[in-house]
Amino acid sequence: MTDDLDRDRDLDRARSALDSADRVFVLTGAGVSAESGVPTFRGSGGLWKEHRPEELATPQAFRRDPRLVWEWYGWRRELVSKCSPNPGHRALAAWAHHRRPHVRIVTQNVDGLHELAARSDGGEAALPVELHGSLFRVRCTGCGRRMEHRRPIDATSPETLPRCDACDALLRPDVVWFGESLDPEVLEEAGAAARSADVALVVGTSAVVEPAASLPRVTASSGGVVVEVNPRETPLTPGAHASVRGEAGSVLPRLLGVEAV
Ligand code: BV8
Ligand code: ZN
Repeated sequence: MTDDLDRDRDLDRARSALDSADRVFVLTGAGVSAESGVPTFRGSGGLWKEHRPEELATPQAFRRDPRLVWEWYGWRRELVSKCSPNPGHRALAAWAHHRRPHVRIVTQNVDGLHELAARSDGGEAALPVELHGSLFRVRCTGCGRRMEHRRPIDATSPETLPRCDACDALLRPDVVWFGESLDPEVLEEAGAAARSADVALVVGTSAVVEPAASLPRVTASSGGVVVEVNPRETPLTPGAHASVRGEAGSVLPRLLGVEAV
C-alpha cells in the first residue's frame, strides 16, 4: 500500500514541479524505449548481457574486428526498425509541442524513436538532441562523410561490409563509442539546455554513463530540480526532488497530462 502512496506522492510532487517550470530539460535513456521492444543495456536480457560491451562498443573493437561490430549493430538496426514509439515517447512529443519552445529533449538512445514520435505527434519542438548518435547514420572512416544509412548490413565477411561511395573506405556506425568524445556542439547544446532548465525530467536511464549522467546535476547546481521516472533507483534518486517508480509508457501520459494518443 505504501508503494502506491509513495508513487502518488512523488507523482504529485513531480507534476507540480513541471507545471510551475518555465524551462524543462528532458534526458532519456534506454528505459524509455523498453516498452517499444528495444532491449536496454544493463537490465535483464539487456544488450550488454548477450554481447560483450568491451568487444563491441569501442573504436578498438571496430579496428580489431569490424565484421563482429557491424554484425551487432546490423542486428540492432534490424530489431529497432521494427519497433514503434510507445505512449511514453508520444506523450513526451505531444507535451514538448504544447510547451514549446521551453522543453528540450536530449536522449542517450540511438534508436530514433523520439524522432519518429516527434514526426507524428510533436513536430520540430520534440526533435531530440542525440548525444550518442544514431543507428541509422554512418560515418566514413576515410573521408569522414556522414550519411543516413538504413540498408540491411551484410556482415557475412569483411568484404561485404558497407564502404564509402566516394573514397571506398569502410563505413562505421555514426554512434559515440566508449572512450570517444561526444560531438562538442551536441554536448554544448545539451549542457545549455540543462543549465537553463528549472526542471530536469530524467526518464529511463541508469545514470552511469558520462558525461550524460552529469547533465541533470548541472540543472540542480544551476538552481533547478531533478524529477526522475524509473522502475528502479539510480544514483540520481537520492538528490531528486521526486522519483516516480514506474514505467515510462504508463507514467509519462499521466505525469504530463497527455493521455496516450
Ligand atoms: C567520453 C552508443 C571523453 C553506442 C553509448 C574510463 C575510460 C574511458 C572512458 C571512461 C572511463 N570511465 C568513465 C568513462 C567515461 C565513459 C563512461 O561513462 N563509462 C561508464 C560505463 C563508467 N564514457 C565515455 O567513454 C563517453 N565519452 O567520456 O569521452 C573521454 C574520451 C577518452 C577517454 C576518456 C573519456 C562516451 C559514452 C557513450 C558511450 N556510448 N552508446 C551504442 O548505443 O551502441 S552508451 C550506452 O549507455 C547507450 O547510449 C545508453 O543510452 C547509455 C546509457 O545507458 P542507459 O540508457 O541508462 O541504459 P541502461 O540499460 O543502463 O539503463 C536503463 C534504465 O531504464 C534502467 O535504470 C532501468 O531501470 C530503466 N528502465 C527499464 N525499463 C523501463 C525503465 N525506465 C522507464 N520505463 C521502463 N519501461
Ligand atoms: Zn569516404
